Amino acid sequence: MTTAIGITPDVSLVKTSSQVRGACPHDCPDTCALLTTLENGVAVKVQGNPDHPQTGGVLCTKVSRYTERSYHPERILQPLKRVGPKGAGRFEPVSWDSALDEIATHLKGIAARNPEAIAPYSYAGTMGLVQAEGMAARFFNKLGASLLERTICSAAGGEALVQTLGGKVGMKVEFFAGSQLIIIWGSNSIGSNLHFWRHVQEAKRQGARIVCIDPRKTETADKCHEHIALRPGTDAALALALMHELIVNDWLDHDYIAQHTVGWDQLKARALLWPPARAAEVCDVPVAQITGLARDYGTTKPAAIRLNYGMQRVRGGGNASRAIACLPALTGAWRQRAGGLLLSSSGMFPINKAAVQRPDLLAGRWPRTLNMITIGDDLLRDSSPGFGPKIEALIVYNSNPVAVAPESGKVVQGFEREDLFTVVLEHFQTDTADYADFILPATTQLEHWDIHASYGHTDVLLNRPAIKPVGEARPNSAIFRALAARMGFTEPCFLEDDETLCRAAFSHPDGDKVDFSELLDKGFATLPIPDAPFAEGVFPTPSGKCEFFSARLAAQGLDGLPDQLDNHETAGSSGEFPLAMISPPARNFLNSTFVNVKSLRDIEGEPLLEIHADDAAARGIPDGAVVRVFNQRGSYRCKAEVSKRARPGVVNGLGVWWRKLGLDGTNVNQLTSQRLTDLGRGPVFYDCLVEVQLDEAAAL
Ligand SMILES: Nc1nc2c(c(=O)[nH]1)N[C@H]1C(S)=C(S)[C@@H](COP(=O)(O)OP(=O)(O)OC[C@H]3O[C@@H](n4cnc5c(=O)[nH]c(N)nc54)[C@H](O)[C@@H]3O)O[C@H]1N2
Ligand SMILES: Nc1nc2c(c(=O)[nH]1)N[C@H]1C(S)=C(S)[C@@H](COP(=O)(O)OP(=O)(O)OC[C@H]3O[C@@H](n4cnc5c(=O)[nH]c(N)nc54)[C@H](O)[C@@H]3O)O[C@H]1N2
Ligand code: SF4
Ligand SMILES: [Mo]
Repeated sequence: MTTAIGITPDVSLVKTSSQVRGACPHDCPDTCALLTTLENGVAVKVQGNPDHPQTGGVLCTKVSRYTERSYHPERILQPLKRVGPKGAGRFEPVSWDSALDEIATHLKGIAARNPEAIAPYSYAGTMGLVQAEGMAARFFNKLGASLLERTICSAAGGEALVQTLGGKVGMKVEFFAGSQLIIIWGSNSIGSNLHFWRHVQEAKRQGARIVCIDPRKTETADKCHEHIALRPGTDAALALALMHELIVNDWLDHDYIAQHTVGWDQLKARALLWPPARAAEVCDVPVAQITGLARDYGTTKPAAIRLNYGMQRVRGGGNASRAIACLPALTGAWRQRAGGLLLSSSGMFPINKAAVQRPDLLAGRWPRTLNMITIGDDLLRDSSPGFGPKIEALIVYNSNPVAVAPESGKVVQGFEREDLFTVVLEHFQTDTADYADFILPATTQLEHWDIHASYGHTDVLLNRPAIKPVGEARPNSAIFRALAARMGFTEPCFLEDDETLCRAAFSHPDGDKVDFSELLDKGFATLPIPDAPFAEGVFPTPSGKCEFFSARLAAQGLDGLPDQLDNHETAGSSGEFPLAMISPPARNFLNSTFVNVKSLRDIEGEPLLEIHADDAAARGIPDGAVVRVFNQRGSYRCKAEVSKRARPGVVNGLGVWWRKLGLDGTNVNQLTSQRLTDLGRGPVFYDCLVEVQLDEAAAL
């Protein structure tokens, strides 16, 4: 019998020290450095590494309970094979050998006809460069499986940054502490970017003004000097009106604009079409808030914008992100280290992706690409010349698509297909795992090696295994390695161990970009990035300048300038579904991760829809009533909370609950749509009209 081989824990460390250094694997900008305390080989405590300045010894509530997750009684400890109907969640344990043999036989049969009928489905359950798309990418590249556009979170904003600044680059997060004005735009920092909030508090102590731009009155908005509660999907209008005011009041840095930007005349003409009164109407906020913010932004130095992905999950999310990303160049905010903008820092890491993922294994093939957002539609498609082969096998890892992908009615229908072969690598029996033919037990971050970049700071972190794999769990890397062997893949790269993959991540022909021995010693290493990276322009765009006008977008037949685009679904366009629904993250979950950790679920309570008192009264909905939230795509039942956090016309369905823990076995994504954003082919989770009714059955 094969034992749980996986990767050997770092025995020397386990023996000589009671603490092991690691990295938080979750999809969170903070990428904290962890210290795991061991007693007799058992992890008894996970805490923040006090030596790592970005972590400051503090973790969020979720991860400070990480041992509860790793040793959770419901962890999947053995490979499981389906015995009931799809979705019933009935499985029997099988040995690793028999699971892997059967999976490989199945995949070989499909690959012999057309490997593109096999599709990976993965996202950011772990952000580690090895356990995310390391050995897995090698496996799918060699196989010639369909490629996956990993768009479900940040694609519109990411593309906007590429087109405007040249990449996912921006301010160094620590310098927000020195700003005099911080605009928190589309982000609930206290809930989802806690370590950034520490810098805000420091700035506040030094007299900075803090403004929050968010349709929801979040816990972050509560603690800011001002909250601008605009309608979802109207951020570009606001940004253009700010530009209008900067222009008419001449709060511009003419020298910075002349030297370091392209397309100023065109952008100026566009912005002058947006007087504050026009934007105030589109955004549904008072004119004075817009003119006041413009004055603050135009006259305060240093001024910094913390943009986050919440504002780009609407049709015009790309354009809005572009409009906002233009602002710091107009005022020359980039000149100071505490000025500028940060959406994501991930583009600042010199990762050697090719060394880890080995795209050369495609050997000249260019398989079709699926967009993970439209998995619902795609699973229901037959073969066609435009689409390619019908999807016959899906291998899911680091993701829970049945809960997190939009229009889940269709996703479920797809996963229910009897002729679909589904393998799910997981820690738990999630909504997705319920539909698997095989569930393979994966290790958690305490049990494997990995190396991490970050999208909220600029340090590289190493994660060492602290404990032996729980049960028979194996790292994703080990599972794909074993599958590769059974598929007959003989390239030496399939034999490389995880530490070698970690070392490859920052290796380059001209020398390593990160000192691996420093990582082994300290657990983290800081990238050598200038304090004010764009003080002298030199943006990584083709022109080397901040591109107000993007010739690359224009060449694609798109607008070269940012503009306000209406949502796909705008209130008023149809009387049937008059409320806009957004579904932002809950503080004690991480997307759908942690929903099954009882102590955290108890804090969140149950799935809730926040609704403004006027909207509730118009529908006869008392606080705490069970409501039906519905639109043309489906219906979802949950409890209503008449709440000051909701603005009129907008309801907030905090996500992302496991469907099976909701009232009807559904969640908010029953209502969201598979349409895409203007740029980057991203998701539009917050561009979704609904109606809400008192649930008469529940009221009886
Ligand atoms: N605790 C916790 N932390 C998390 C996550 C989590 O689920 N829980 N998720 C992680 C992930 S996956 C990501 S991508 C990151 C970033 O995560 P984001 O998804 O950006 O999350 P938030 O920072 O919560 O910000 C979203 C905010 O945007 C607001 N918003 C919605 N629509 C609009 C709009 O049209 N305009 C504007 N201006 N605001 C809008 C929402 O009300 C919400 O407060 O956070 C990560 N951190
Ligand atoms: N309505 C609505 N939907 C949303 C969002 C929203 O704001 N509103 N947010 C969207 C965003 S921003 C994102 S990023 C996506 C997130 O979508 P996903 O990336 O799918 O995130 P999770 O729901 O956290 O699921 C990750 C899964 O990976 C598993 N996992 C973790 N580590 C490992 C590992 O090492 N190996 C294996 N095999 N599995 C592992 C976890 O147990 C978990 O079940 O959701 C999106 N969906
Ligand atoms: S989820 Fe974010 S805040 Fe929490 S420990 Fe991980 S990186 Fe830090
Ligand atoms: Mo995300």
